[in-house]
Amino acid sequence: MALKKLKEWKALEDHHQKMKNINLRELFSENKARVVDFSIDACGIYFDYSKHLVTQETFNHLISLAKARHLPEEINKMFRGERINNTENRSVLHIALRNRSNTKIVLDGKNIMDDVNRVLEQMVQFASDVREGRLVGYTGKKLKNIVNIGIGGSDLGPLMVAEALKFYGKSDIENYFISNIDGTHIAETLKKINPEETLFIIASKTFTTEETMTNATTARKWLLNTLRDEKAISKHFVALSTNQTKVEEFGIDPRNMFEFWDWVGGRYSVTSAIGLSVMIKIGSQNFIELLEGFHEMDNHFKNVALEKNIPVIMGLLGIWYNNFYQCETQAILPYDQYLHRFPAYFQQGDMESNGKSVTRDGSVVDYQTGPIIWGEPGTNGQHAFYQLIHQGTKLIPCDFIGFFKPLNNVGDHHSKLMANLIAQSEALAFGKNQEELQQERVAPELIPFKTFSGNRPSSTIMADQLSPRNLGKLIAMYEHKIFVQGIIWDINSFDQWGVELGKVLAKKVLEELKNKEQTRLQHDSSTNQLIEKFRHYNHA
Ligand code: G6Q
Repeated sequence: MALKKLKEWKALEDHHQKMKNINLRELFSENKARVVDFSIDACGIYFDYSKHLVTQETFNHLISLAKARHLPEEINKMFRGERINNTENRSVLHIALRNRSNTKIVLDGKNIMDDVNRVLEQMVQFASDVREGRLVGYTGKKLKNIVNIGIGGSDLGPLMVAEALKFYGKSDIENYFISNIDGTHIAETLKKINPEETLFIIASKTFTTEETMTNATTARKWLLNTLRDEKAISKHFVALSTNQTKVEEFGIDPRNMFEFWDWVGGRYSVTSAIGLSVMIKIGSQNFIELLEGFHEMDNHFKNVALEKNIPVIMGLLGIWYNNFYQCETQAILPYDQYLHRFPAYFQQGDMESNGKSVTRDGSVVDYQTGPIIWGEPGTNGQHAFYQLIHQGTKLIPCDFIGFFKPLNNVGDHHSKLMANLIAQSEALAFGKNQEELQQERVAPELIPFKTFSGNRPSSTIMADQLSPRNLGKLIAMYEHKIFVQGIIWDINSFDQWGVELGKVLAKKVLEELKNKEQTRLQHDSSTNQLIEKFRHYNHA
């Protein structure tokens, strides 16, 4: 049934009318144990969602909605490998990549865990050979620059995780990531490295993506410029892909290819072979720890009742704000410098998954779907955009993410960092009213400016320390939150036709930009003019 026709949806609409005037100050003073009722401590993650504009009744309604959308059954379908990516007729089995219990997952009569374990073993062997110097470059030098060339899902995941887990990395190995087709990206990276000590990892599920293939070809030429022997390629290039034919066409020996499969979506691929650059930096044991963390959260998501299930609650809170308060965005605010790419990673994860406007059967939706995801690490954000979150006219639900213990114990930095995180969520929730300002003897004319309305919702997500295992849990938690919302909105979270469009559109314009003969352009006047101006500067 269409979402808005469900009686559970209508009940939420009615409930929202009643909730319009609720106040977090009152909710907290009425219920002294509110944080007990609205927090979950599970698999090492402390999730406090008490500072949200919700009551127990709100949750009863949201859980009923999730049940009406058959959420538990849908979760099982994903874990069983049903082809839930209906527009591409594919299973969605990133959970198999980190299925550390190694339980059978059968697809088309085959236990795919055999393939998963085989490639993981191949990665472990290769990573340790590079780290220990058993695999060296063409001139016998140690491979210490690990350059991942990929884009989108083949870049953002390994980049985010490599940054997040840098603390655990081998100091004589440096990760580099080249993604943009802008020649500056590769040019600036190549300036820093010596080809004899460089391993290029060409990461592309399809091995046809223009940006990646262009960067890979440039890297190949650059390497051969110095090493001057085609045989050097096999010592300095490996591929991560599902497409062996294209890998061979590019000139990479299939023995240097690490396979993954069409049931791994690009933005869900960081635990597949796409994570190879990370494994080389942090070592296979740490990488396995990361997988263990993912698996722990996968099990939590699959097995725990909806009412106590962290990704389910996160997803439902998002529905509450997105569809009833008409919030357009969701901020992700990690209070950890190592997580500085985490918001960007989930900007793709969420917006590419749930930025859709038709249901799974192709009908146009009549409700809002995926939110705009954005964020920066604390405390930097506090000196930039938090003003709008505190006093602007928009309601922006925030996720504060932090760790009780620091990795770098420098003076009292960590206490100050955490004090900021905790104080921000408090200030957003409770604000500062006129009486308080008067008591503080604030000049009357400044009171309107110094008033904080409060009632601005946030979750606080904490773990003991930023470890590979905890990072795995956090990533899986957000992945499953996205899944939950996709199910409520009845959209396919696992295709990306908007990305495919971009992949073909530029091809036609490129031909026209390169074309020195001034053929008649047949676009609109704006596009024609841009092409003509480009030609003027480049072919004059
Ligand atoms: C992710 C998307 C997209 C994809 C890139 C790179 O889910 O599909 O971001 O990862 O377009 O694609 P290739 O890995 O095929 O080069």
